[in-house]
Formats: sequence, structure tokens, C-alpha cells
Amino acid sequence: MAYDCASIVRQFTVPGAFRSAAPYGTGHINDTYCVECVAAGRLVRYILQRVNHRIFAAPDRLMQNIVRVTGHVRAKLATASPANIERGTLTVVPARDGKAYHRDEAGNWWRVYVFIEGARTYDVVQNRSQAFAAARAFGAFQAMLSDFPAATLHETIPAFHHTPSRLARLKEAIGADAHNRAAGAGAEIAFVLAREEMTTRLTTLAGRGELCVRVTHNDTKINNVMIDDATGDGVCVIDLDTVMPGLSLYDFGDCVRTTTALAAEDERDLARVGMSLDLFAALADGYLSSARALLSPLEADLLPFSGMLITLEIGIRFLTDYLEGDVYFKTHRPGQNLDRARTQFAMVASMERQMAQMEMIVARLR
Ligand code: ADP
Ligand code: GN1
Ligand code: MG
Repeated sequence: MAYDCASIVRQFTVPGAFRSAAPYGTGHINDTYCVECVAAGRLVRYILQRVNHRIFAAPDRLMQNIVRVTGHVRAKLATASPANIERGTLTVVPARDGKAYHRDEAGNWWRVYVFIEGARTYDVVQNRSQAFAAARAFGAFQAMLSDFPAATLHETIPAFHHTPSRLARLKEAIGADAHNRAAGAGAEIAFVLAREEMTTRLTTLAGRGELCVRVTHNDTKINNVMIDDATGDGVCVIDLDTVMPGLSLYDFGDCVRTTTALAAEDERDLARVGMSLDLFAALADGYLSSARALLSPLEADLLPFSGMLITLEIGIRFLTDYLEGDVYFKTHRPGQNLDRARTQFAMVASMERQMAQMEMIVARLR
């Protein structure tokens, strides 16, 4: 679908003249554009996004969360790290009517962020220092929000990381088999069903009050943190659509899923897929360097397990979407969601084989 980005950008308080807009990034959910404007003879870039309102039922509430959370982070940076205030958090550019979004005539929801220059995201981690930097940034994000009242945030997607519900939905999709795809995914379905007992572990502990609910990001994959081109530091945590009350372990877990991966999320050659212990050690070190003080002993115990659990959960979601006809995650070729599910399950198997070493690494660092 082609949108008239120039006229959408004009709805926002963007100074200067619109010059161009081009699709940007590799996110699976929103439509993202890099916009160039010229103001006072200078080229200035912005991120323009169409929020996926099929997935996010109330984008106005979602934007309210983002404005509040980025305001909180900005205030923290002002005292702890003033040099980082411009690039250390997303900056929402308001619409001309003062709202944090613009709704077009067709009912689409648009927003504009200041473009964070001199940094980029990576889909696959390049080295140990990136793993450290990414995890340190996510830990710091959690720490900066540790005094934010979690219950006042809207739940932008209900039960987002409730793994047992994700499994129940998969079972429904298998039962319905609306696209006759279940037979071709027999091995993947069996892999999940053999691990059913894992799926309830964190939700049971949370239900008993043994794990506390915090403000969490809930989508801490490696390409949701900008890495500084010059210093290699994790400069800004982005993609804040799912910031809401949650368990810190799911955030650490999703760092493990994506930041220790030796191959792309949709790699077809499973011989290349696996979890790198070396990257896990760097990531655990980075996360603990900023989040150690937050964690309870039980949370620290469960860090290695959380990586395996969320990788299983995201695999379940990719597999469900494949069976339901590829309606949730963006796909660029047939079978891509099944390939993504397969890589997740190969990652789970790799973590199962290396769990004892992962536990030793965390025991040494905590
Ligand atoms: P999605 O929800 O679809 O994943 P994201 O918000 O993660 O969308 O944005 C997609 C990509 O756009 C990111 O991975 C990143 O590369 C880029 N991006 C997003 N926000 C910014 C920003 N403020 N500055 C620079 N690049 C950004
Ligand atoms: C989606 O938006 P993006 O691409 O950063 C998804 C995450 C998944 C991830 C898998 C709102 O993240 O939950 O873990 O894909 N986001 C949403 O790559 O569902
Ligand atoms: Mg993203």
C-alpha cells in the first residue's frame, strides 16, 4: 500500500520542507519510513510510522504510554547522563493539533519520531561487545523505569507474554488447520507439545507473587536497540509499543533469543543456527552491569531458563501465524514464518544442550 507521506508529515510539527520518504528497517509489525526534510538549509531526518492498528487495538493509549515512559526516561537522563539526553530516548514529534499521533481519513494512525543519528540497529549481533552493549541498554532501560508506577500503563496487547495462552492458541490453530498446513509442520508441532510443561513455569510463579511485575519493554530483540556507530554503546532502546507491566525475565529472555543467535531469525540452513555461549556470557555481563541491583535471587536463578522459554514462546507464535495463514508477522516469502519457527526451536534445542554452562556463567557473574 502506498501512502502520501508528504501530506502525512505536514500534519506534524516538523520544521522545514518535506523532501523524501522511503520504507525503512526490518520490523515485523509497523510500517516504518525514513523521512528527509530540509530546514534552514540543513537535511533533517525523521522516522514516520503507521502503527499497526490491527495488532494494537488502541493506538491513542499506546502513544500515551510512550509519551509518559519517554518523559520519565528523559528526566532520569537529565540528572544521570545529560550528554545523552537528545539520543538516549525516543522523542515523539507532536502533530499540529498537539496530539502524539495523527489519524488519517482512512483511519490509519501515524506518528513521527526524531531520527537517532550516528547509530543503527542490527538484525544479527556482530560481536561480543555489541551483545554486552545491547543487554546493558535494556537493563538500564528497566532500571530507569523501576520507579514508574506500572499499574498506570495501558496493556497494549493483553496477555502478551502469557506463554500458556500462546500455547492454547497454537492448539486451536492446529485443530482448525484452516490452511492445511499442519501436516507439513508435524515435527515442529511435536517439538512444542513435548515441552508443554515449560510454558507455565514463569506465569505460575508470578501468579503466586514470587516474581514481581515491573515496567518492562516486552520486545527486547537486538534490532530494537540503537548501537552508536562511534562508541559501540547501546545508545537508545526503541520500539516502545509493548512497554507495559510485565516480568523482567521475558525481557532478559528475548535478549538471549536474539543476541546470542549465530544466524538470522529466518535462516533456512538449520546447521548454522545455534546459541553462542560466548555471546551469552557477554550479554549476561552487560545486563547485570545495569540491572543487577533490581533482580531478586529467584529472577537471577531463572535468567538462563528465561532465554529458552521466550524462544519457545516466539517459536510458538511464528508457528501459529504460519498455521493461521501469515496474518500477524510481516512475511516476504512463502514459508517464512515456518522457517522462523524452525530456527526458534533449533535455538531452544541448542540452549537445552548448553543450559548447565549458561547457569555456570550466571552464577559466576551475579
Ligand atoms: P517495528 O515495531 O515494526 O519493529 P520499530 O519501531 O522497531 O518497528 O522500527 C523499525 C526500525 O526502524 C528499527 O529497527 C530501527 O532500525 C528503525 N528506527 C526506529 N525508530 C528509530 C529512530 N527514532 N531513529 C532511527 N531509527 C529508528
Ligand atoms: C515483533 O516489532 P518487532 O519486529 O520488533 C513482535 C515481537 C516478536 C518479534 C519476533 C508487537 O517485534 O513480539 O518477538 O517480532 N512484536 C509484536 O521477531 O508482536
Ligand atoms: Mg522493532
